[in-house]
Amino acid sequence: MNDVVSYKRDGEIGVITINNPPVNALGHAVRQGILDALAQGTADDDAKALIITGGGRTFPAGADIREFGKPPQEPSLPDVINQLEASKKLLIAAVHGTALGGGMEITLGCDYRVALDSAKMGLPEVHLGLLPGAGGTQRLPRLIGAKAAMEAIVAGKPMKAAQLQKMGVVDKVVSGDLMAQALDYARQLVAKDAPLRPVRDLEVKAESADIFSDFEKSIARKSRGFLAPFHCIKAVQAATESSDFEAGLKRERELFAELLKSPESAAQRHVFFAEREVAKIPGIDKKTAKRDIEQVGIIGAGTMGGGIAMNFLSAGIPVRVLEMKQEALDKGVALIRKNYEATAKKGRMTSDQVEKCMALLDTTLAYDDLSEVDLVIEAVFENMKVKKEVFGELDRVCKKGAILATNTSTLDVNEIAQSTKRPEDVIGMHFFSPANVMKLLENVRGDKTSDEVIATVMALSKRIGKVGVLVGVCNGFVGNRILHKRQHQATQLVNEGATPAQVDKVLFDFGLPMGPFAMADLAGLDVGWRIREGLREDDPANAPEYNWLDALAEQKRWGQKTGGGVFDYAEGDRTPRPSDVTAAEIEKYRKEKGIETRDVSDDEILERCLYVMVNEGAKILEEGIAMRPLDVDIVWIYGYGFPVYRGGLMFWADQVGLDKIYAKIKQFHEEAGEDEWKPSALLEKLAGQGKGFGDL
Ligand code: T1G
Repeated sequence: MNDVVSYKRDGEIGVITINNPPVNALGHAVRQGILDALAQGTADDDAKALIITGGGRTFPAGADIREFGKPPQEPSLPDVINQLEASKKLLIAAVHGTALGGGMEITLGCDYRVALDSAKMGLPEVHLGLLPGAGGTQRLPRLIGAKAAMEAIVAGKPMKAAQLQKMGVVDKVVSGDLMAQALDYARQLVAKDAPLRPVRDLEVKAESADIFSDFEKSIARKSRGFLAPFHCIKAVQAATESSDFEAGLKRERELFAELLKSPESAAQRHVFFAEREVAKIPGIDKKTAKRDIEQVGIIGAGTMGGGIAMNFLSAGIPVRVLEMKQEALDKGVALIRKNYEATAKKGRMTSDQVEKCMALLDTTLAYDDLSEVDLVIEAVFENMKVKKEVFGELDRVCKKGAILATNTSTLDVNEIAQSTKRPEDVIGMHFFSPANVMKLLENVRGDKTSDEVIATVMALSKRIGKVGVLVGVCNGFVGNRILHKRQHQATQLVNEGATPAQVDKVLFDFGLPMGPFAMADLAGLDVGWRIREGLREDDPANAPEYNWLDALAEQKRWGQKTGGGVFDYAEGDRTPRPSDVTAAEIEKYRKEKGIETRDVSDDEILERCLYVMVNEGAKILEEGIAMRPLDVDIVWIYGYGFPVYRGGLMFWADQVGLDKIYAKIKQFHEEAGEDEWKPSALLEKLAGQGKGFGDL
């Protein structure tokens, strides 16, 4: 045994306890410790049965993910579980917290399972691009049937104790003191000479021959580009094809090994750690004091303001919304209620929960009513003059220590902060539309924003269910700044001869939820057009040139909301269809510009759209707008649907190879001469050293 696994006997019951905080991950020392403790319990003649449990906050939450990619160390987890299952003494798993992955697989190697009512168990390996590799794909079907096991493993979601009891996985659900009741239960089993129940001895048959192919078809769209879901199905199918358990374990191990070395799993394991790492701010100790946020003020009850408010209401935080007119307030409140009721209709919340959220919502027409809020977020019109007026009022009415946040997506947070007497309390909180749905929250640190405000807002991000990423001040911060470069390349490619549909297909096939033009139609062509028109009025010399997208916007072809934009949309159908009007405008533009069109290859489309993003990401890192490559990865995964099985923009670039990307960027720069193709110095350096962003 060792200090991460202990054995002690309580009366006639031996207890094996795993103590490897924070989540009792099943690293090498734990696996060895379990076997040592099992040997001790087996040799202990006074122990009539054995309990295995987790110390601290949870039963083991799985294999130690950090060990993957390193040389495997015996004993392997499958071997540990096989030895638990072969024990001649009754083995009872006592579960609390979240028994996930290998943790749940350990329980399946036991004869009985007792769980605390608040406990959850699940096999989430699929989200790491893996499959349950310690017998889970062979034992779970034997307990709950092939179809249910396949669905549970591909969903990869934790399941509640009561649900697991109904499914036949958990034998007893207890509340209160788990250990006392697990000991009791073990004694009862001993007293009635309960039999050993190795799960491997149970039979499993597929409910029908088609369940596997039918299920594959049903997940095809959602699992597009992923590898693991389909390997999970194959592993469960193997369990039904032979009663030889060892043969099934062998097939499981083969499929697991294929996944473990796949780029998809490396990417998904990177994302697992990256989405936790983003919450850690270098230079700001996690013990930095955080302010209490008990009441929030929102300025603006429009789509954004209402969506932002919902995040806090759903987290149980009272919100006071301010508008200039009662009618706007009424409209905003009605929209919030409508959104909640739509969620309730989908069964994702109860009507009581809707009323609870709505009861936390308050409205006002007077700034003075915001004097007691702890945080104010403004979501007013994207105009610096308007924002400064709002912040001037907030500076006047808000209490000392209140955090003043702007939801701006393009304006200079420093300039806004300077319009107050408390720049250290000003921060950007850039929500993505729809604000109550999108997980990404770019928290924008101004030059004077205090560490305490940053720490408070980063912790608050998690509390309201967002993935908060701390970014610096520049136009578009991280996400939109990269997006604008891609949109520009996409438009250039069409000017040169590609079609919008071709560009969109290349990026959709890469794994993005939609292509650049379908995305523009979703956001609304009028949004960009108004900004460009504003620039053409204010600063004609430097404004972006007029192009076919402007021509479409002028005809009120604003996208999905007007039934047509770059693409046409049939009534009630969001499927983008190529439009003759757009083709004519593109043709007209090319003629005016004297452009000699050419065939543009899919490869060129992919390289130009994605490499310009990588180059901009590198410049963002150079300028310190993003702190680490993983911050850029997380922004694009959670803000724009960058495929998680590619790990994020910078992780993917490393997998392609920076030398290859740099060479192409240099070529594009020579050909186009455009500033955005000027290679990033950081990229040039890393490529020259044969390194990747991951080496930073
Ligand atoms: N391995 C290594 N580190 C882990 C870990 C794991 N399995 N789980 C969590 N951590 C770290 C995490 O990085 C963070 O570290 C800290 O623990 C707290 O985590 C053979 C192959 C259990 C629900 O996928 O879902 O078993 O940032 O911030 O919000 O079939 O952690 O503090 O340095 O997430 O309370 C399968 C993954 C593995 C479960 C707790 N298991 N973990 O959530 O805390 S593969 C999983 C979680 C496997 C076998 C297969 C969550 C949690 P740091 P946290 P939390």
